[in-house]
Amino acid sequence: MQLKIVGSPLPNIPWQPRPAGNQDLVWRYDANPVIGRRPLPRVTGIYNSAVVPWKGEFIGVFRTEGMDRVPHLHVGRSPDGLKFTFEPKPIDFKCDDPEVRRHEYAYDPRVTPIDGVHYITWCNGYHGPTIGLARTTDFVTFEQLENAFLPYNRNGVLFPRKVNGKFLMLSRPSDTGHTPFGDIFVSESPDLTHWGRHRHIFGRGWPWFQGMKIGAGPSPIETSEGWLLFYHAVTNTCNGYVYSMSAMLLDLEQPWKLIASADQAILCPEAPYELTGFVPGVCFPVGCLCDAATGRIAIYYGAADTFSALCFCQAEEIVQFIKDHSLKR
Ligand code: BMA
Repeated sequence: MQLKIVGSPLPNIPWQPRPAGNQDLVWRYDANPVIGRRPLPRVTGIYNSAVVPWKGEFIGVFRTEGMDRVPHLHVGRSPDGLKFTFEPKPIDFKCDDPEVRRHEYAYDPRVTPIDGVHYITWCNGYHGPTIGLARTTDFVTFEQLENAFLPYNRNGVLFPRKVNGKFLMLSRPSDTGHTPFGDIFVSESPDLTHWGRHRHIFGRGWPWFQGMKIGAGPSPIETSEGWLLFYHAVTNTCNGYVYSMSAMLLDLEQPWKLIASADQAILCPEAPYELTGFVPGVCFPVGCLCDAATGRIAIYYGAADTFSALCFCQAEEIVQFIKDHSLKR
């Protein structure tokens, strides 16, 4: 297979080669976490956050959590994708409709460029969690659009281009709490306001690593073999939920059709910063960078609901692994 990523070269992608002797598909940045404890005054952690290339450097939308534990979204910038500075104030979304603008909480942002506009999707508090949506062209002014779905829903993730002339969004219908269930669906929209044609893509279940629920991670990556989607997979244990990362491949023109899904996780919580924090045992992928010239992928993931960490992989190896270890149910 000669896999191609559909996208631009990103020569300054943060990157480290796989360490000698390491046989893992996905390997961690050796100076993790990239964002440690107390990144801002009175902020206990920044995690589950999304980074994109921006004017030769990097920018992103970040989930902060203070001593009151209410999450908000902040803009952050980085020259190299490794060291970040953050706006001290949360994003002030602009919206003419006060009903849409009312703010309870905001978390787990994804950032997706489509036709030169950056769209932010996040878990937005509106009588319970649903999918908030906003757009920006400069990361200074953010225009908030209608919430995409009725509560309760989480992990709303846009595709980076229209498919058959329609915007597509993945989501995971949920409940108001820590949701002991969850499958990935896709919905389409002509205008980012009206969403319909909801299709089930893939469900929780066998094997045990994803027995409790699953949810889309970063925006799908377009490749010559299909959409490559990293996702979080949750298992239940006697000590609570454990979040790992796995990957699946979706049909390019009919993305509700699963081509193949890995039969195991490709990153499991085991590093100290994944096991020690506000919620131990969480690897939660949210943003990624890709270099179409080399097939390198750098994935930002929240660790233990406290830190932001980075891991690396090669697109072709991941796609080959999904095909070789395709789940049969
Ligand atoms: C999910 C979300 C994530 C969080 C995860 C683990 O339900 O709240 O933001 O990382 O739980 O606590």
